[in-house]
Amino acid sequence: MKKPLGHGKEGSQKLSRRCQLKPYSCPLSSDKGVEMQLFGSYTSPFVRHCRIAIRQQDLPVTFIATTLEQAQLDSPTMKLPYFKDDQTLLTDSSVILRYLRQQSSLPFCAEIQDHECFALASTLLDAGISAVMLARADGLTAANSAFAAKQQARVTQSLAYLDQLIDPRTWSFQNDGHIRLACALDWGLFRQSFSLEAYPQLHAVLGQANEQKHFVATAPHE
Ligand SMILES: N[C@@H](CCC(=O)N[C@@H](CS)C(=O)NCC(=O)O)C(=O)O
Repeated sequence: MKKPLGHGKEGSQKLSRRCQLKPYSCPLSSDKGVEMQLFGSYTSPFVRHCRIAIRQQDLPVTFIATTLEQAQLDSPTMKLPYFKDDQTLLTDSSVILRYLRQQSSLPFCAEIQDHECFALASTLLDAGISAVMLARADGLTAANSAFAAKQQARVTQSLAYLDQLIDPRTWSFQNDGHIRLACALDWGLFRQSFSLEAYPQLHAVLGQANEQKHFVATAPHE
């Protein structure tokens, strides 16, 4: 019972029905037997990582294209992605990934080094996204905001550190830390949040990721 990725009208109809369901810990009590659903955007690197896992494992998960406005109504964190499976609501990509990997008895970040890479890349993303949002929503940049400047510094330092840490020869599309890193790097280029010119190892990592069909198929777009 394989469901294709990609979703349109049907998804938004289901979504508005579920928006009224409370509490969040039991969002689907009247809806037994519903398929697994991933709610996200085509631009989010966190969502992309989940979409890659779904494709890698050929899982029957329906992707429901969701706006941040909708996420504010439907998830307590007001963020994308979130995920539903019968009685279960998951609100963070790391937990969603663990759940997805579990479906195929696969580990999620089993090695400490891979988990560290996952965490570093996620922090890089959080800082990069914060910097973009501060500039876009509030006109705050490193020039007029100490907090924005700190996010920029965090991005730069994380990139420099990861460039030293990661050996592209050992990069693998089977490791969630490595996948997260590739999603983060590609997001940075997509949003022009940073460049990889000064980071040859990271540039090589992204080159390798772009040889993977599931990475290419999930490239960010509006
Ligand atoms: N830790 C979360 C981060 C998710 C996240 O930051 N998503 C962004 C989209 S890329 C978002 O929803 N931002 C909206 C906001 O922060 O208001 C995860 O891994 O799922």
